[in-house]
Amino acid sequence: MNAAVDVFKGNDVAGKEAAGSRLESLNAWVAQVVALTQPDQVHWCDGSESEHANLVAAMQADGTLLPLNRETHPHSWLHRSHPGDVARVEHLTFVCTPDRDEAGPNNHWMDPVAAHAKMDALFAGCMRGRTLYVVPYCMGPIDSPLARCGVEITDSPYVVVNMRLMTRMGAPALARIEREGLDRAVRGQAGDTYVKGLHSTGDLDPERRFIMHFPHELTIKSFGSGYGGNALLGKKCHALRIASHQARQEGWLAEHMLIVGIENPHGQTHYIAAAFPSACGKTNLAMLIPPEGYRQAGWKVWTVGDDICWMRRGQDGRLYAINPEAGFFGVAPGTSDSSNPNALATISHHTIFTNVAVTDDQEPWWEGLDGRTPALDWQGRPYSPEQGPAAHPNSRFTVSARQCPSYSARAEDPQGVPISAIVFGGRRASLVPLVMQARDWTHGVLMGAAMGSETTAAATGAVGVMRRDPMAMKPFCGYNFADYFAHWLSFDTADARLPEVFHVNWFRKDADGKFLWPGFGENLRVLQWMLARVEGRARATETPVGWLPTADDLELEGAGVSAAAMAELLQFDPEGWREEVEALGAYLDEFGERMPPTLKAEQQRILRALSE
Ligand code: SAT
Ligand code: MN
Repeated sequence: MNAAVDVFKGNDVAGKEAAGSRLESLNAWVAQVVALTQPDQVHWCDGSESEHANLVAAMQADGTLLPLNRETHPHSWLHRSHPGDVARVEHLTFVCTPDRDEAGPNNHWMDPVAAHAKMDALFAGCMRGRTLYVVPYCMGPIDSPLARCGVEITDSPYVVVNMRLMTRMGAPALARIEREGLDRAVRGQAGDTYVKGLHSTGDLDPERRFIMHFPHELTIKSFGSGYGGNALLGKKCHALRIASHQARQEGWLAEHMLIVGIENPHGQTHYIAAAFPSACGKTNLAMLIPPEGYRQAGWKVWTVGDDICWMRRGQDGRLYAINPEAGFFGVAPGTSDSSNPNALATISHHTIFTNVAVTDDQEPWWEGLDGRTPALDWQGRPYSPEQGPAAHPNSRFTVSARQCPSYSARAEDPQGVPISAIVFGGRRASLVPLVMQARDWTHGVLMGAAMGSETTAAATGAVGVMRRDPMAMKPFCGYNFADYFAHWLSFDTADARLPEVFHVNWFRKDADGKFLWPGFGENLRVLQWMLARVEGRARATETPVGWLPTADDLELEGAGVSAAAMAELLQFDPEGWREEVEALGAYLDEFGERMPPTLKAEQQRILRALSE
């Protein structure tokens, strides 16, 4: 161990006495990591304003954070990442379970012993000359029984300031971890309940970059990337991959879903949880602005979360959900006053921008924001269109959810919000109607399992190829999808009052390749029909693939959609569906014997109904 470092009295960035923990097991783990990584300094984060100010000052001094226009964007910063470190790396992301089948064909797998050896070799001495930050955090409201804690050790101050926005980070989280740990000790229970995450940016060499998950050990090891999904370990690594494993064991659900509250003119609010693959407008739906007429009538939309949803059964048999995150890590390009004014208002101050362009007066800029021409691109080069987009297509903003004008007061409710409807969606140019409702829970689970999105011309590879992304969890489910579907099915008990399940497709196109549905705020019309269905007030027509509305069943006044377009949007094509459901059967078969027979039987039932 590096003799110069006393783990519990390390140099303190905040200038206060560094604490260590009352929990011996946590101190022991930190000491072990210090011995391995050999940092120059150790800092336990308390999440305070002064700590934050010191970190920002240090990062401004070394160029990690660049100031933005103080008048238009107070307390906001630009970070330019290494150009080779701009996104999640699914091919370098592993689930390490003792049994390979437990991880399933939906994950990259590595033997845990081999994975630890590989990672520890990378971590050896990697923090020499750096400060090691101990970052305690809580996913979910700090006093919520649904919330879970973790501790991330990182050598990246950028990660620390982002974690402070994205989670409840610092002293209150540490206090909860200690309380839970000491309670367990008193009861004689072994093991810790918090997730241990070890992260180093290393030298950012993509050849030495791995994101490893050890669900049985509640452990994450991430090396060689500073990018959000790879480095902010509370988000995808903890709140989805590790949490999905924990949720299965403990009987709850950790999902890649937004949570939104829809308040009708009578003041009643229903909450909806919705899963969409990336680039299908999750953040926009979570922050939806009702169309003018709806606003006047008194409809309101409340944002609870835009990315992750933890749900569990309440006393009354309903599902209750919390957003485990405290902030938004949103895609900047395309965010504008017309696409998402709430997001734009949210990021008008106290925001960290990563890999966006800047104007000549130091304002952050990205494609789709407005008509201005930026001065510098995301790499800090003078902007020139030949060098590609000004902002990186995956450029991001990090911001506290509290700044969102539509942030729901119930988002901080420790008991969570009751979920009335679960919505699955994808990007499908044809076949899949605007909306359909599952006949029951089993059918709903199959709808989720069938989720897919067509590739667009923007991505490399063939256009219009369907990529399977069940429940939008393909990159995030920490275990075998077959077991995951079985876990979903297990919620269907006699006394459960489960949400209704729907499937939507905002992206259907006409023969000329134009979108048939206007989307954005107009999507509220579809949500309104769903909630009326939940209340048993709206009509629908049964088809083998679910309940469909006719145009008459939807409120369309002022939507500006022609009758012909509506007919196409709500059309049911048995021939096309037969192919679709057959392909789904082949997909389910890829999981072999492990696939729950109930789900296979449901797929077969629909196939038979389509052939009648
Ligand atoms: O890429 S991240 O995982 O950081 C964010 C996202 O995909 O939602
Ligand atoms: Mn996401």
